[in-house]
Amino acid sequence: HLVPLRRALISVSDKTGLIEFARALATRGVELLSTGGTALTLRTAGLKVRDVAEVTGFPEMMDGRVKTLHPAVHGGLLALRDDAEHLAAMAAHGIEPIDLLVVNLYPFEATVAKGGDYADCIENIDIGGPAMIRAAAKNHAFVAVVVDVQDYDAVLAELDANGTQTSYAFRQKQAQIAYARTAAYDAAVSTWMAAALGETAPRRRAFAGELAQTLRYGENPHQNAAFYTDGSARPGVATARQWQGKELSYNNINDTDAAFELVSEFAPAHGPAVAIIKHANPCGVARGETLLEAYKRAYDCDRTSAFGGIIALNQTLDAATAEEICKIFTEVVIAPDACAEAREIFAAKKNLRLLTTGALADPAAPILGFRQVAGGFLVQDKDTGRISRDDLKVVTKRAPTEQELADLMFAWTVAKHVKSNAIIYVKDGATVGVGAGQMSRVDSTRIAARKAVDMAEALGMSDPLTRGSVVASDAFFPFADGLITAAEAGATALIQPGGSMRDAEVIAAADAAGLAMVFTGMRHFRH
Ligand code: 93A
Repeated sequence: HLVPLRRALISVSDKTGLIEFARALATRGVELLSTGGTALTLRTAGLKVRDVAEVTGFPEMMDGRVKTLHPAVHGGLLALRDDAEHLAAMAAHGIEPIDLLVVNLYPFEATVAKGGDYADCIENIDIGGPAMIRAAAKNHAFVAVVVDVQDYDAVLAELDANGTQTSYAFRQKQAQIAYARTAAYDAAVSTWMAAALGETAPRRRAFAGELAQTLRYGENPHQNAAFYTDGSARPGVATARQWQGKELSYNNINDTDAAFELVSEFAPAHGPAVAIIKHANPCGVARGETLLEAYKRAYDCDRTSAFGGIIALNQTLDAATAEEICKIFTEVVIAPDACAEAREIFAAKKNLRLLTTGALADPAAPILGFRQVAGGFLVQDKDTGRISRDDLKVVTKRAPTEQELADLMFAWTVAKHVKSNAIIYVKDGATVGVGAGQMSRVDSTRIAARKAVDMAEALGMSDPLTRGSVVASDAFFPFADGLITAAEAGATALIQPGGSMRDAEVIAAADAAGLAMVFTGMRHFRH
C-alpha cells in the first residue's frame, strides 16, 4: 500500500548529493530532521531543517556516540501506524512518525583501507546509524529506508510516480538492500578485528562484500552473476584499472585472477615472467631474458590453447611484447603497469582488455579462500605454502644438477596454480607440458607429454621439448607408472611431496631410469 511521505530523517557521513536531494524532498513538502553535521550542511544551503537533538530533548553527546539512540527516534521509525496501542504510545510520549530514513554510515571500511590506527577505526564504527537502518527496514510496512547515495534519484522517481507516497514494493526492496548494508558493515568490522588480533585461522567469521558489478551472465549465459569486492587492497583483478576493451565477464574475472596470482609468484628482481591462462589453468608459463622472450616461450608451450587466453606479466608491459601479443586473439592482459607505447599498440585492438594493477600481489600475504557446497561454504587459508631449496630432500642415487634444480623449483611454483592432478614439465625456465585436472595422476602425466609431442610437430622440431625436462607433481605418485611415463617422455628429474605408501617402489623406479628426484614434504592440491 502507498504511504505518504511527510517527515524524513537524514543522517549521512557521505554528503555527496545531499543538498540537491534534501531540497527536492523539501520542495515536495517533506519535513527534514537531521543530525549535527548533516543539519549544518543543509542549513548552510538555505534549507529548513529540525535538529534531532530538538526531537529527543538531548544534545548530541560523547563525541557524537549518542545522537539518535532515543525512543523519540526509534519510536518514530518502529511504530506500526495501524496499531491502536502503538498510536496511543506515540501520542502519550509525543513521538512523531518518521516516514523516510536516509543514512549512510561512518566510513569504517574507508578508514581501514587508508590505514587508520586502532582508535581511529573504533571511532568509525557506527552504532546509531545501523540501529536506525535496521529499525526502519524492519518497519518497511510503513517506512522507506535509503542507505546509498546512488538511490536518491530512485526515491524521487518513486515519490513522483505516486503523488509523494512510497509503494510497498519500493519500501520492501529498500529494506532488503538496507540489511545487506548493515551485514556487510558488521562483517567488515569483524574481519578487521580478526586481523588486529592476528587471527589467521578462519573461525567464527562473517563474510560479506560490496557489489562492485552486475555481470552480464555467469559461467554460462543462462546464469545470473555479479562481482563482489571485499575491500582488501590486494593488487589484482578486483582493484585493477581497465584501460580498454569490453566489460570483463565472469569467466574473464576468474581466469584473470588465476593468471595474476600465478605470475605474482615471480618477483621481478629475478627477471621477467609471463603466464597464459585458459579455464583457470596455465597453458604456458615462462621466464625470459626479456618480457618478449618470456611471452614467446610461454606461448610455445601450447599455442593451440593460448588462443583466446588471458596473459599475466610480472612487470611493465613494453611495446615489443604488446606487438607480439597482438598477433593472436587474447581476451585479457594484466600487468603491474603498461608503458604508453604499449597502450597505444593495444588501442587498435578494441576487444582486448588491458588491466594494470600498480603492483604484484604478495603471494605470502594471508587471505581466505572460499568454495561453495550445497548448504554452506568451505573456508580455508589461501595456499601460501612455499619451499626453498633447503627444504628439498634428495631421495634418489643421483642428485639433481644445478640446472635441474632451478627448473624443479620453477615447476613446483607453477604446480601450485594448476588444478589437481597437476603434472608440469619444465625446461630452461619454461613449461613445456601441463597436465591439469585429471582424475588420475598418470593421465595428467600422459596428456602433458602428448601435448608436448603435438607442439614439437607444430613447431617442426624432431624432438618434443619434454626431452631433457624436469617434472613437478602437486601430490605424491601413488604408483611408479606416472614416473615411468615421465621418464619415457624424456624427463630427467622430478619434484614431488613424497609420502606415498609406495615411495620405495617409486624411488627404485627413478633410480632404475637414472632420474634424480627430490621430495618437498609439502603438497599443493588445488581442486
Ligand atoms: O556515533 S554514532 O553511532 N551514534 C549515533 O547515535 C548516531 N546517529 C547517527 N553515529 C550516529 N549516526 C551517524 O552519524 C550516521 O550513521 C551518519 O553516518 C553520521 C552523520 O553525522 P552528522 O550528521 O553529524 O555528519
